[in-house]
Amino acid sequence: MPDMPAAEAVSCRLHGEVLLVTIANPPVNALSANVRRGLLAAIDAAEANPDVRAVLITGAGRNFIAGSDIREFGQPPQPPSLPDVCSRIEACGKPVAAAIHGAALGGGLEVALAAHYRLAAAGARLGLPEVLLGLMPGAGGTQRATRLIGAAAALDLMLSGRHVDAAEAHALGLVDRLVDPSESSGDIQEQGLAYVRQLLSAQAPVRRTRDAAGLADRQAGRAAIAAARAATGKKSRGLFSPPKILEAVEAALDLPFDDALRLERKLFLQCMDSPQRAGLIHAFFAEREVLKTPAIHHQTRNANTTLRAIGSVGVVGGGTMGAGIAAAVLDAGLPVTMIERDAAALARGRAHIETIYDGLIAKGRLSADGKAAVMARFSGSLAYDALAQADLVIEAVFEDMAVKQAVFAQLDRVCKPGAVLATNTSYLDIDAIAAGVSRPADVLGLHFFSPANIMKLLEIVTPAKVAADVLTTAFEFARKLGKTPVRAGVCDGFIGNRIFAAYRQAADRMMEDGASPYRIDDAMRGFGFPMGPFQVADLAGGDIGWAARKRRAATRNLQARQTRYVQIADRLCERGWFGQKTGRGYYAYPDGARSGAPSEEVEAIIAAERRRAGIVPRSFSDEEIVRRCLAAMINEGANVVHQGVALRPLDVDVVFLYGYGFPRYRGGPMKYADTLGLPRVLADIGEFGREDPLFWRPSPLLTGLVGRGANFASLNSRSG
Ligand code: 3H9
Repeated sequence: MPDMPAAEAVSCRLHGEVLLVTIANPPVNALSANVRRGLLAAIDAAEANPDVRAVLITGAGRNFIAGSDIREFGQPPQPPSLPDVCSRIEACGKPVAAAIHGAALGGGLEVALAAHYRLAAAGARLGLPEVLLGLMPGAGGTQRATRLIGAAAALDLMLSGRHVDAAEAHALGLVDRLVDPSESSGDIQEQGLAYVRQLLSAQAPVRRTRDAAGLADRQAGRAAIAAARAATGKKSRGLFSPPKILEAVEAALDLPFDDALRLERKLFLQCMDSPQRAGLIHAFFAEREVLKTPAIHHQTRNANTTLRAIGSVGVVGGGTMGAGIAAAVLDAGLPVTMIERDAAALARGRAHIETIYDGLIAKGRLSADGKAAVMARFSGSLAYDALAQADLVIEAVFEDMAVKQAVFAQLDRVCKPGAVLATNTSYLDIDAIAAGVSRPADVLGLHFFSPANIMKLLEIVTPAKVAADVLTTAFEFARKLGKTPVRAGVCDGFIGNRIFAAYRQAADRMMEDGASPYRIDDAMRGFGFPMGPFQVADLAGGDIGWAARKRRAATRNLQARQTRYVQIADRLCERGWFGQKTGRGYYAYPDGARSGAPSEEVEAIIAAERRRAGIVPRSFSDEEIVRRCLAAMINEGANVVHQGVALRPLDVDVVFLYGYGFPRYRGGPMKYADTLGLPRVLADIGEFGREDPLFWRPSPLLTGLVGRGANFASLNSRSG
């Protein structure tokens, strides 16, 4: 069989009368410029060759095509464009089929939709997830999907970004045929060739998706658009691309195909130019980057370190955190032994876990048998000796150094050599905890976020003496739990809580200077956080922060004359107002209400504190509130990177995206800083520092970057 000429990454081979076009562009067959060129050349070659009667497009490796090459975005575009490639495929005068296995996403699905026939293997994942990257389908997807499966189904795919499996794709009409699992040779190319031969023998014509009848019922199409528009307003608050998707689908109803394609292109390029696209694609790469082999200290990579097997886990403490951690571990299929100090506490711990699974049963997401199967992996004990064979123990007891050290002394006594000993502390010095045991190399921090079975973020905190294989094991464990791990160094609050504390201090200062906590929360929600800092404080509970402030009081008093200390939170805590769980905090939660109402009493306390501090209240615009909160976060983020507590700015971003509700479309605080421009952030800090120079001290990293005209992104590529 003669080989046809083709560009690199796309190979063409004639199988009888069928030209097999295979895309091989690892890792995921993204549509880089050479792939686009290769596809175009393949169709031209097929059309020109009288021996070719039909074309089959497939992907080599694990996927069909994962979409456009998103690493090319933001760079000068290289021809041919994907819309041109898709139009060329669709215009081909000989039947073109796509055989889909693995991912056919975004531009990948658009290529398949431009083909005339589609076959999908079990395990295929199809979707138009561009919205998750701040984009919309830009190579005919808004038009072809809508014509093929109707406006309602196409809008659902495009606005949610969800993937559908082969069976659902078939039911929707996205694909014509499923690979019969009983006949499957496991080779998608063989299956595809057999399918195309059947098409040829049935004299199947060229069938263009642009002519499909999915929009025949125009009234239904308009109703679907109206319904999606109403739902999108609520679900996609602040997002740029969903309205553009709606506009493009509307055009599918109102305009001829080619005019609608031109509009789609225009709208796609607007999305491409939006900072949201840059923020979301930064988040996409950052969340993959943090999963990679971590560094133990700044410079050394641990690619060759071995793993310790984790087959069983102990959890010390059955409070909210301990129970949430236990559920996260149980969900990963591992057995858990929980230790509590008395039978009543252990029963409460078990009940906390059961409540989690009962909640899932109530929502129809778990059966009673499913719960029983999970709980069969759970055991409890009052004796530490039950942890003798545990491979990993996670301590989640009260946040107090003496209490934690006592737990670790017990673990040191009973745990087998090589067991990993982890603390879930959110603030305490893990070096000091490690110093108390005979095996400090086995100790590290696993800082879960509440609710621990749901929140994706896991800070893996590395004390000075931790062994490389313990760190690598912790990352592997995080992956097994489905968590997003971020390596953090030891310091007060690690990455997240330390930066969050700076954010809170900026907010507290504004509150004392005249902005109400409700106004501040409102402004930060306007920026895109789901909750403002005072709502978060109420949800988290004021008691832990209060304890930490009391712990730091000794050092604070030494600096008291210079450092401003806002006491409003203490006034609330002194009244026992620890937030939602006590029914009072910055907000009032009458009768166990979950969303709080502003409280005049709190405003009176704040007013009294302003008088005590001799402050004449002034007003703050939403814009200034956001500017100050973000400047504080960014500056502390820079300090955290500067001191090696976070490896790179992107680690800070991932912590804030996954643990603190930072709006994903802004990419995280450090990416947002780059978007603003670091000189502007530094100027803001300088301006705020005129009234409070101790708090607003520019980070040396920020000053240095501005001095050499660089940005945070320039630090993301350095290896850990
Ligand atoms: C689009 O198509 C626009 C068009 O409508 C219009 C055009 C005009 N490009 O996730 P993994 C890398 S927008 C470049 O770990 P998995 C990824 O960074 C696009 N690189 O594997 C990683 O690299 P590294 C619409 C990509 O098996 C490696 O591949 N498409 C791309 O867990 C492995 O990735 C999407 O949004 C890409 N498109 O999951 C799909 N995709 O090893 C995005 C991945 O250096 N991709 N990489 O870290 C995915 O959802 C998942 O990657 C996928 C595989 C499900 C495919």
